[in-house]
Amino acid sequence: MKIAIVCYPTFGGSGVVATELGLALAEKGHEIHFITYKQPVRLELLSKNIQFHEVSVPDYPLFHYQPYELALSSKLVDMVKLHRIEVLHVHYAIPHAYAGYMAKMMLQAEGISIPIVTTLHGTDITLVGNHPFYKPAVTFSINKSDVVTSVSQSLKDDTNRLFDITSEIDVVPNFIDVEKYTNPYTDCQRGLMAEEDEFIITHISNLRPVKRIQDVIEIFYRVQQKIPATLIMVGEGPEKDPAERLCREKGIQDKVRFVGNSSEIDKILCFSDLFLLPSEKESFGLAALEAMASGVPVISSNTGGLSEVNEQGVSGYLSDVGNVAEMANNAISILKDPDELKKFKQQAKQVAKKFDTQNIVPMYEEVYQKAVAYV
Ligand code: GMT
Repeated sequence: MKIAIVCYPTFGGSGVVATELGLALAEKGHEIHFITYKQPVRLELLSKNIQFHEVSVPDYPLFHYQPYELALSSKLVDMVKLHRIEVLHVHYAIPHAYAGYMAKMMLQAEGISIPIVTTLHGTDITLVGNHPFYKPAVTFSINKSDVVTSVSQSLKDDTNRLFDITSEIDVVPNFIDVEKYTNPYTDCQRGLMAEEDEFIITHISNLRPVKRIQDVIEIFYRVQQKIPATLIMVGEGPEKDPAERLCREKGIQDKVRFVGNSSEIDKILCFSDLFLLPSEKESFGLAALEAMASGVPVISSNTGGLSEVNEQGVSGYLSDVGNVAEMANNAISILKDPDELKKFKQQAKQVAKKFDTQNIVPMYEEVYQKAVAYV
């Protein structure tokens, strides 16, 4: 099929999932057109089945806000006509589902029918989309999509609870190429990051308030009091400065490394022993899945879709949001016993296999077939 994928090209989970989906579909012989304002970060390899079309928004002084949705929907119309695209798959409701619907209407006026598949990722529903400023437009564009998917059952439930949704939502979980994370490097180069006797604990996110970065530091602070450990903080965001300050206040600044954004997540996870994700909200927790696929047990909160990914007592442990004492105790219980750590590492990898690309991408192919049958 010829499929257009619209996403945010940045380090956010929705863009990563959209990019990996496009790459996997291209490998299966589909023709994929990425349409967004910048080449997606994980789209390093262009192949004959993949094209990237940039949406440019000219900077016109009259506009206080540049009209991105308008430029995107115009680009979608042009690309659908030029490449005879059969499905528009938009990731993240805001503003992509809205732009997709406008493109569909413009094309319809020219006698061209195209279905819209909208994938809801999390914050487009639970944080941003829910705001009264956006809610009517988000509700409208979800209801006008031909097929709507959500990345977890929890997000589906949230969407139905928070919005007046008239269409059925299909749950298609996020996925991962497990093989890519299976000991990709013979030497993980732990020595670059920690002393020989230290455990390596990792957190990866966009360091926004919803990730509860202060809790990450609190948990680590308690763990390192009992067990030699170092913390690697991957990502950039507004909580970075307060977190660095907290580390200094607690006197652990030498044990915490803020390494910024990274395209080498698999390398970092290769030498990690434990992953922390104590988020306030998390529709799925792709970073937790990446950790598990690398054999890294996860200590997380039990919010949103995290319990659909991280299995209690199997791939790690889940606690109530903010219960840093329990999270620290669980972390210590895994790290202090080498047999326990080994067991959790193996189990984490096993659980991750359920979400392997090979199991999930066919679900999206079915979604496309269903969408095409609607128009
Ligand atoms: O919060 C993030 O990490 C970014 C955000 C996004 O939209 O890019 O992530 C959301 O989508 C990811 C991919 O589906 C999910 O794994 C994350 O759980 C979800 N984030 C939240 O719900 C807070």
